[in-house]
Amino acid sequence: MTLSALQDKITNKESTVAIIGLGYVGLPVACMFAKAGFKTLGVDIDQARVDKINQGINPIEGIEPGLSELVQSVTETQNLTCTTDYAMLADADVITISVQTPVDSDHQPRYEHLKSALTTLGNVLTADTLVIIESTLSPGTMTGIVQPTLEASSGLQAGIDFYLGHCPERVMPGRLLHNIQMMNRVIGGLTPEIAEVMTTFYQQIVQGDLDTTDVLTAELVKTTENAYRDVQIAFANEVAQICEDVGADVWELRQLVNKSPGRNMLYPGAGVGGHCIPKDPWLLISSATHSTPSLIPTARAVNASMPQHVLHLTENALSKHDIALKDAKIVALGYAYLENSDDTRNSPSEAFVQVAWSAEAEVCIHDPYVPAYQQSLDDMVHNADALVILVAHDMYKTLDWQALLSTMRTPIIVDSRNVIDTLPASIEADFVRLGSPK
Ligand code: SAJ
Repeated sequence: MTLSALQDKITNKESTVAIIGLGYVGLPVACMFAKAGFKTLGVDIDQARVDKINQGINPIEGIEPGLSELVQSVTETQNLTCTTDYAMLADADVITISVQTPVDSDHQPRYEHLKSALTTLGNVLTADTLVIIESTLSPGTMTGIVQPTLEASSGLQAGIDFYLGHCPERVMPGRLLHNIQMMNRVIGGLTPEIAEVMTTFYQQIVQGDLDTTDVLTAELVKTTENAYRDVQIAFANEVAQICEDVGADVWELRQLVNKSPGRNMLYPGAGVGGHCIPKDPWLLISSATHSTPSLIPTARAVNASMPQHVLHLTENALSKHDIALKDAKIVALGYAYLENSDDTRNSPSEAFVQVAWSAEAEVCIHDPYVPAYQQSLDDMVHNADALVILVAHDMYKTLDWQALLSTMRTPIIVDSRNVIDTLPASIEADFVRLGSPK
């Protein structure tokens, strides 16, 4: 089948779509193509996950508007069926791959999951199929790893016997369906003709702009946009610490700076978590062979140091009461990496708790969204020496601080996310806010 024939098949919704990897990215994408009227096959190595979805159950925890209902409806109509059997991919016309692409402790990309999916797919890949990688990749991976792996395992030639492209995902937990539908997407085709057919494919579910380019530029866009955000956050964190030194308020400073045209200072905080921002800067600079990036790794180090800095603020507050960390009871408020989310991947709170424990402090963890930490906050706070706000969950914005402080052994509150605007003067407490006068 020629590319234009494939394009017509997509336009007529006659093409079979397959999605390899049914996680935060793949599952909503599979549901949206199924909802759009395509016969859609979901493929994952996790049999339990496949079974759950085939029963119409959404395996993704957390608040994801519309997703559970959509999983149920598209599996009921059989528009979406899921399997662990890669052989079923032989009938697919368009196949996307959304498997994890982590970095290791040396910040190097680890492509074992991707290579495994590519090799297994290659063994069943048939001619004229369009294969699209949605996973985030370090620049050069499409031509350096993806294309040769698929060609070696299929015996087919990319761009001639089958078609290949890269459309990096742009999802965000809590807004999975909305982002897939509304966010602009970069369409990286191995050839411009392939990019054009990919555009027809994504037009079926995406209302945002679909900007075509080559695969290398597509790899660079995703890793750069997240490295950019990481550097922006690091800047805010560094300025926050300068404000502490000089006795100014970074939150007021930020508002005034951002009134200057072209400024957009982000928020300082307890650190940077999630599955994208801590990882993608390393994917970007892993491709720097002759240049030696320094700003991006330094920004990573600044952000990674913030949990320790928040513990330092806590330790200082305790020392004013002659309490050492090893004798203190600390309550950590928030364990997810993002406000009003249950997602704890790479959470700065995890790093905070680890350094607090290594200082022998007693730490209780509370998080209204994370099942393991939903015990009574009132009970946790009893006899505590410090409440440390690490995540700006909405619930924390309406707490009765007077009541909580009254049962504490030492009335210390450390706020790393500017959750508390001002404590009423009537409340007796040592209130420490990140980026504000000590
Ligand atoms: N954070 C700060 N200060 C800020 C913003 C975020 O400390 O000003 C922290 C958050 O607390 C969190 C981490 O950084 O721990 C990441 O927050 P995020 O708002 O960047 O949320 P993510 O990780 O879900 O980022 C995703 C990314 N989207 C994709 O990778 C497709 C990112 O590129 C988006 O900019 C972001 O969503 C978004 O703005 O929605």
